[in-house]
Amino acid sequence: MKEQPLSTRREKGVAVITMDNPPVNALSFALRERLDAALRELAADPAVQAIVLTGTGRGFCAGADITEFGKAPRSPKTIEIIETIESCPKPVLAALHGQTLGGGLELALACHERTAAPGTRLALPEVKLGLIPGAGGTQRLPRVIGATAALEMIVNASALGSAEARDVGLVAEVADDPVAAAMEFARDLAARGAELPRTRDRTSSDDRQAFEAKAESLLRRARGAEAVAAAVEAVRWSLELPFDEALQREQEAFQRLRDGQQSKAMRHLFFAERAATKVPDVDLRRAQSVNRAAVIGAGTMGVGISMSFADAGIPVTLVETSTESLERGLGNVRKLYASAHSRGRLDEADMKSRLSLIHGTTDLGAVGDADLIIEAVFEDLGVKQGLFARLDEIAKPGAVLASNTSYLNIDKIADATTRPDAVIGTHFFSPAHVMRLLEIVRGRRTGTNTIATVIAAAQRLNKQPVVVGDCPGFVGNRILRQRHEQGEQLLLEGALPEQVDRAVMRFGFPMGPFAMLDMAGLDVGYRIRRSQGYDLAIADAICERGWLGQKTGRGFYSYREGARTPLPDPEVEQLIVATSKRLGITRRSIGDDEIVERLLFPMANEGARILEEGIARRASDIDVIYVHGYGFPAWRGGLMRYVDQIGLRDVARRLRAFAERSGDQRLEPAPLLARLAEQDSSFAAWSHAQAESSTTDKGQAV
Ligand code: T1G
Repeated sequence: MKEQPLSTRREKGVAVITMDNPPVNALSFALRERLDAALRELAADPAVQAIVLTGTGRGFCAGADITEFGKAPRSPKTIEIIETIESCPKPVLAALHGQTLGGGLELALACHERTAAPGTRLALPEVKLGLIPGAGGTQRLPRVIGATAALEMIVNASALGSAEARDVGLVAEVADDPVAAAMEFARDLAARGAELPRTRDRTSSDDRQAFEAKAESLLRRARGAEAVAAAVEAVRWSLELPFDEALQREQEAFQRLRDGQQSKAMRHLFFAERAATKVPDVDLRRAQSVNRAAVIGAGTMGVGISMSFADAGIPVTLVETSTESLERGLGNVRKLYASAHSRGRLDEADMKSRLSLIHGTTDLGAVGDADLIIEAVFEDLGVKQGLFARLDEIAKPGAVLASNTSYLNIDKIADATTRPDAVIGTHFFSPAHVMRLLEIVRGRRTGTNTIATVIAAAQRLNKQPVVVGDCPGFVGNRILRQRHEQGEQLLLEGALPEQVDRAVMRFGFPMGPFAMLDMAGLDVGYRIRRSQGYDLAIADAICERGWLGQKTGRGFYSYREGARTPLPDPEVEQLIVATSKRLGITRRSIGDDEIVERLLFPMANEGARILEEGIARRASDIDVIYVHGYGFPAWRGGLMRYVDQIGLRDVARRLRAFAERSGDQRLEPAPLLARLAEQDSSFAAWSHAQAESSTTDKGQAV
């Protein structure tokens, strides 16, 4: 914290207040205190005609200080500072740049006008923390851009750029020097002496039908997130209630959410995402810049990975073995960008510029100038070793050689090269240009600079990096195997795919496990089970009928021609019942609660083994992996936080009961989980203790 997180200067009758509270000008108590005092002092100073509020550093202001939420709120609160601005008899303008978020944008909305530098990003992202804007944003934003647009922006936590903000009237002017523009604007306002334009005096008017239709569609996708429902209700108040009454209700709703479990879980996730990029022996300042990338393999993953680089403005060479497979891959790139364009996600110029960054070739030598080379070829160790041996000869010194393998051993791939320190795993999730998770797999000899380079590259690609150790399935897929096995067990014992999926979706996942398997293709898992030497009677039987999921129109479910809606399949039910009978299992009715426990507790149990083996550094890394890679509902904080909240004693007791009933000893609580249950402790406490004493020589794989 800086001694002076704020400064003021005066120029020809206009005072400029500059917030300076690195790294993001969060509205900490110290900053709020000084900001309120400065506003009061300048409002009372006869030599000051107008005030401009701005911020220095990366952005104007990233909103409330999230680290203060767990503590008793201290005045002046942001809403009180806003009151000081609105009651000021002089013009107060905001000069914006960079990240202008949450309470930062709410401060700006209370000002009489706003200017912005190019590249400013304005958003009210509170729902990502399980909150709603708590300083008038749900009432002022609709008064500026309309209730429906405001609702969409708040619920989707979407950002407006400078030009868009000007077009919708959120800023008056986009200027390279927004402070100078604001000062001029302020002088004009002061000189006119007219009544100051207060946002609260405007009306939030909108086509009510359009608003309710938007509200309904946003609520449908909420899947249990309380903040979404609260945001819809709050913005609706802007259409129905007097300003002050609506403000009071917004404050009550904000406080209820702030003190509720969902927001605590999402704030846990916010800090977990940032902790995941921190590896004690890796110094991010030693990251090499990735100015050119290369991707080998233009299949689904290679195409998605290439697009991720192009989306980040990084030129990428996409290599295939034949012209036709290359053309097929480039065709898919064009199709995906055209679809984003037709959905309005991308304008024509942007689409063309991203396409121009992807250069296709069948010449492997073309990767010689790449800083980061990622292979996404067939999942066969021999194939990958052969390719890495060739890359070792072609790649320039210092290039990073990465494999997108989803479960093969990185060390064995590195053995094929003379530069094992440059070899690393970069496990993207399909579709790779959409899914944010990136498991960065550290081999035993992977260099720390290589890891730093890939973490930094992941951040440039707007991915969520998590550094994990090397084992079959790494972290996410190794845990997922538990869900596959327990899902199969539930079918054998009496459940059906549609019941399991319904229970899991009611828990908050966007899709159930069996529909997910049908979408990914059942042959993927079939091949992995064969290579890892285990079987799943029902899944194997379905596969062996050639029913591979959506791509064949049939899997655990059946699908109408060209449709993706899973339909219960009577023949699958017959196959399940017959398999239970063949295995001598008497089917029974199984409740939704048991279904969820039978899937999630063994997964968390595997997470405990992963922590104990040092494959994941902290429990919250597993939370980040499951939220960003597997659809675990963010408002529950993640897999390990979820079982911490239930209490490990109860979880251990249930696991013992599952093990006893099924005879499957692997369901017995893992040693770490049993120990923590015994101590009435938690994975979070264990991770904290580990971090306190952590040295890299503790056999940590990451
Ligand atoms: N409070 C406290 N610390 C914050 C913070 C915040 N709002 N935002 C970031 N940090 C820390 C972060 O933990 C990290 O710390 C460092 O700053 C750099 O962040 C009243 C109630 C602004 C887009 O939700 O989205 O206002 O790890 O690594 O990638 O209605 O930070 O270095 O120790 O993310 O460049 C609403 C949250 C709050 C914005 C920058 N605001 N922050 O991203 O850096 S609620 C938000 C972000 C609110 C009002 C309500 C991002 C960023 P460390 P970083 P970045």
